[in-house]
Amino acid sequence: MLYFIFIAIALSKNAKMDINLTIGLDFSDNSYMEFFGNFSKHYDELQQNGLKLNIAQHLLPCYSCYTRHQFKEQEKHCLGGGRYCQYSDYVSGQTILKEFLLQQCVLEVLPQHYLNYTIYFGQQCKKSSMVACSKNYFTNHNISTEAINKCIEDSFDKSEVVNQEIKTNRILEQYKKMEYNQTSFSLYLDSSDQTDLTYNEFLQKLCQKYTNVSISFCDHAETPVKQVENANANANTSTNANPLEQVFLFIFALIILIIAGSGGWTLLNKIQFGSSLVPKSRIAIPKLEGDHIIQEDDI
Ligand SMILES: *[C@@H]1O[C@H](CO)[C@@H](O)[C@H](O)[C@H]1NC(C)=O
Ligand SMILES: *[C@@H]1O[C@H](CO)[C@@H](O)[C@H](O)[C@H]1NC(C)=O
Ligand SMILES: *[C@@H]1O[C@H](CO)[C@@H](O)[C@H](O)[C@H]1NC(C)=O
Ligand SMILES: *[C@@H]1O[C@H](CO)[C@@H](O)[C@H](O)[C@H]1NC(C)=O
Ligand SMILES: *[C@@H]1O[C@H](CO)[C@@H](O)[C@H](O)[C@H]1NC(C)=O
Ligand SMILES: CC(=O)N[C@H]1CO[C@H](CO)[C@@H](O)[C@@H]1O
Repeated sequence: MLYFIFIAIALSKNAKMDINLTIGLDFSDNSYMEFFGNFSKHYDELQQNGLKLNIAQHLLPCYSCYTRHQFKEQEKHCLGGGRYCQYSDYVSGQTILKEFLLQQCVLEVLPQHYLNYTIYFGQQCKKSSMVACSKNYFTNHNISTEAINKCIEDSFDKSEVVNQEIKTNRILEQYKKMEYNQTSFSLYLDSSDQTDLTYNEFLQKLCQKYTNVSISFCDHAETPVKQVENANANANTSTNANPLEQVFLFIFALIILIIAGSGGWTLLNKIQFGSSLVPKSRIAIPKLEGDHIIQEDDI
């Protein structure tokens, strides 16, 4: 079975790479900055070649908000009437949550500015003048915030006729579902934890994923890992010389491709891999798959 899937994957590889980099963040922690600083030199090219950067922000719970008012009243440190909360000594939780929305919208609308902006924010803005400090960045870099503001506005559920502070919000809802509860930075490449790698080790891992795409800073000499994979592939093809079998394999791969092409790939993935593909990490990717916003991105 694995072999069929291997063929299907190999045949469909000419398409753009599909690589997820998921970063978990906590507002009170700045340890992401070194990674972001290094990564900002490489992100643009990777992003243009199919890297998808996902952010998970650590949200705080309000245990009593539901029992007290079913999320129907404003809470100073929360949005969604207490569904999503944050806390700091010097600004309100609401201000922090709105900053999360801004950052997520920068990532969605102007991805080329995301890393530079969040580095600037971490260095300059985590104090009482947060909102003004943030605005300065866009003014000084002559970046129009129109699309960002629209994205923030649209992230609140428009069908609810209540104050904005009480509305559910798709971005914060997504963070909540990701259940990132750690208090410092972490890094997942296609849901495997890479937080403890040095930057160069990480870059090497990432480059290995771009098997057929040329990335300027990736060394495209074959790595030992790739050589082993190639050797396995060669072994497989030479032991399957039976012509009938090859015809069968070809048809099978074709069927898989057709299914994949018609958008059924995710479904097939779920059926065939079932439990084995469900990552154990807390920011598990399948949680995102249940989210129809992300699924739309896939099509
Ligand atoms: C990789 O690219 C080469 C040259 O463009 C092509 O011949 C080969 O089929 C590609 N391999 C995969 C797995 O897509
Ligand atoms: C981000 O910052 C780097 C280094 O300061 C700079 O070279 C690059 O042009 C900046 N990118 C954008 C999109 O402003
Ligand atoms: C800022 O951007 C606007 C529109 O993109 C442009 O017309 C203007 O010249 C820019 N100003 C500076 C100082 O770069
Ligand atoms: C993360 O925190 C939320 C809220 O405190 C809690 O409901 C959830 O079970 C936690 N998830 C994990 C995996 O610990
Ligand atoms: C990347 O994430 C998307 C959405 O979460 C998912 O559909 C896709 O399969 C993931 N890709 C990989 C290579 O894990
Ligand atoms: C590989 C690489 O670029 N590493 C750099 C990451 O950032 C730190 C701090 O800015 C530098 O000291 C490293 O050289």
